[in-house]
This record gives sequence, C-alpha cells and structure tokens, in this order.
Amino acid sequence: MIRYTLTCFGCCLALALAAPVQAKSFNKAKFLGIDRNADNQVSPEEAAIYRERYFSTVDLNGDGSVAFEEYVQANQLRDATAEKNSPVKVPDDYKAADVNQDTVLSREEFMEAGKAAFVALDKDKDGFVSREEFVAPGL
Ligand SMILES: [Ca+2]
Ligand SMILES: [Ca+2]
Ligand SMILES: [Ca+2]
Repeated sequence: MIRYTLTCFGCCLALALAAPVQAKSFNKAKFLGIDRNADNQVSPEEAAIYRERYFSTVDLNGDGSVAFEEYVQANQLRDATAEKNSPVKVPDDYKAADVNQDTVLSREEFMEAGKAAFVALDKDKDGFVSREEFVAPGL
C-alpha cells in the first residue's frame, strides 16, 4: 500500500514537472517570424512561405531536394562527438514526410509535410494556428 502511494506520488510529481516544460516549448521568436502580419495567427499562406524558406535553408546544396544527409546537417542530428559520416537513425518525421521512401525529400514532399504539421497544430480546426496552438518544433 505504501509502495502504491509512493508510485502514485511519483506520477503526480512527474506530471507537475512536465507541465512547465510543455509551456516553455512555445518558441516566440519562431512564431513571430512566421506570423508576418502579426495578428497572432499563422495562416496557411504564412505557413507555406515559412516552409519554403525553411526548405531553402535545409537544401544545403540547392539542388531542389533535401537528401537525408542535408537534413542531418541542417538540423544537427549527428552527435558532435560522432565520426564525420557516421550513420544517423532516420527520425519518424523524416520517414513520414518521405512518401516514396527514397531517403530524399522532394520539394513536394517537404511542402506536404508542412501542411500536415499545420493541420496537426490547428487543434480547434479554424484554419489558423494560434499562439496557443503553436508549439516547437512546430511547422
Ligand atoms: Ca539538396
Ligand atoms: Ca522522397
Ligand atoms: Ca486554430
């Protein structure tokens, strides 16, 4: 019984600690950068403009598609202490975006993934992502 109580207390504590971390994940600078007309809502158009810009920063060699290695380097997914070209596990968001599974994100695949992220963030389904709905990593 004591053990049960302690475990329960542990859970409550974990939940209490998790809450502020979640609140913190709102990225104000990023949101303000995306919300171009500063109405505290991200429209689908603003999201698409942001996504285009993001695409060009991730497409390091500018060939119009994002190879996995570019994605790894742009998002700094490889451990700093790891060997230069050591393999990196493909993250789920990359896998989901790579519809034809060729480990290259075409511009279309990249933009579609952005749209899917937008829909997922728009919790109240009003067609806009509000400040409250916007959480990192976001769009
Ligand atoms: Ca590229
Ligand atoms: Ca692909
Ligand atoms: Ca919304």
